[in-house]
Amino acid sequence: MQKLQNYINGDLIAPKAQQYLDNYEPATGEVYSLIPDSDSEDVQLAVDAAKAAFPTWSNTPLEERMLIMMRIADGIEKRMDEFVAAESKDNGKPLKLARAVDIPRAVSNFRFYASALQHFASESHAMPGVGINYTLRQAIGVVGCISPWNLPIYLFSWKIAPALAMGNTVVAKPSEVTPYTAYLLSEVCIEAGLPKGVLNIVHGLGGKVGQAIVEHPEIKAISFTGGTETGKRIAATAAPMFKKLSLELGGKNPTVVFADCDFEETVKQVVTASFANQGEICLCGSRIFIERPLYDKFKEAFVERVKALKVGDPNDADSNLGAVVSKQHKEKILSYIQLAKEEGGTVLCGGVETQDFASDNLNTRCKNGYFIQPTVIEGLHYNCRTNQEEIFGPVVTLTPFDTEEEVLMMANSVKYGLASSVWTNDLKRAHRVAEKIEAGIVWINCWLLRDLRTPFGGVKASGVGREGGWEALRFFTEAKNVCIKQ
Ligand code: TXE
Repeated sequence: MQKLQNYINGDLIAPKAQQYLDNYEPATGEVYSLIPDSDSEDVQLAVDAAKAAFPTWSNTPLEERMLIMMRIADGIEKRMDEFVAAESKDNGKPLKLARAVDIPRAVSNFRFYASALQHFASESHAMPGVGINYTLRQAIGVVGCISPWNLPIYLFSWKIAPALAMGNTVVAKPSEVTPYTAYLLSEVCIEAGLPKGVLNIVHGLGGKVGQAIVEHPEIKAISFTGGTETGKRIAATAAPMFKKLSLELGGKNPTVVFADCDFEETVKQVVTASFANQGEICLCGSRIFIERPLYDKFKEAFVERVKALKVGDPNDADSNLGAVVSKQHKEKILSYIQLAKEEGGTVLCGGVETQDFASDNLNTRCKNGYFIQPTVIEGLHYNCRTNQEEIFGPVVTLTPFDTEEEVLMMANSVKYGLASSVWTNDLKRAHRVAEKIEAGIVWINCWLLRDLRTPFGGVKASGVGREGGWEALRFFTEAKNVCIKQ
């Protein structure tokens, strides 16, 4: 059985305690590799390496940093097939999704920040006749990057790239549920000639390795994406240590459909917004609000399209949904479908797992995989638990509304505020609703249309801080103002 290794001080090495964890393939429910069950001693090795590398890396000429990061991007692209296969095998998502989204995005993340570092300017403020100020935006030092299992290398690179671009050295931990592409990234970094200790990847459990990173006194900033509850624990540890914190947490995103929308296109896109990556994207729309005159027509068309989605072996080209990420996560999602029924919901389609629905390719290689049909539920109160709590799977609810005020009240009724989409041809209404919806991201007549220059993040329990574009570059620097008297 293959044993993945940590990437510390430029070398691929075993965890000091020589302990390993099983790495499961969600599509088959079988162990297919082992990952290091690292601990604080491995984190200390990584911090020592990152500290030693910091003086040189932070003073490496910008163009040289850019070239190395571009080589990492090229290295991922060159090994595209390996990364695609690993991302799909680790996470359960269809191969075609990993090829279309995850891996190209990881390449883009490195390329975007490799070029951004050369265009990132700081500022100066003249005081005529008195003096001048200039702002230095300096690298912080050793920073920690911790990422989740839903978009493994996509989100891992989304943190590491800006951190490296600004001259920091990194101790990074991917999710223990989906470690493989991070391991491949280690190999690519070695091939690309990234200097020793600049990036260190330590595999292992969140409560052990993740916690050791967050509480390490020499790691000055933490960039985290994951669950809201974990975010709370991280903040409780890091805040008293005055660490910079970027927390991208959960969501319970509203999809608001007005009667004047482009009907066919809206139905098609809202299906994608609901079930992409098995609904395991923090940006997915899980609460669909439809203006009452359109409700029945939308419900019929939406359910028909959802029923046509193919849940299958991630390796099959015609699979629209693959496996959810783990047995535990499958049980969590099924428990919410059961809760929805108890709260008075009506399951319009789906709601069952692999064993209960016929699909040829699920009866052979994947007979023990973690598959759930895309599920649509109506008839629930906007304030019930199913509509308030993050499920993070292929489950959405439909709710009619009569007025803009009512739908905004319902949309904003949750503790989260990450993303939203609004479907209407009324320009003034689009701007009004965008302004009032409590979310860090509002898409109008689209979903997941991304520009890497834009700020990314949520409000309320969806997080603190912003990633993306210059926001990420500023996060990974300290601003120092120098004032000189004339
Ligand atoms: O997140 P976790 P998971 C949400 C979604 C999902 C829930 C749990 O609701 O069901 O989070 O997902 C590490 N100190 N999102 O299990 O547990 C852990 O090892 C430091 C939304 O992925 O938060 C992993 O590497 N680190 C999210 C990472 O944190 C700790 C996307 C995330 O794990 C730690 C994914 C600790 N005490 C899930 N405990 C989004 N916003 O995109 C765990 N970790």
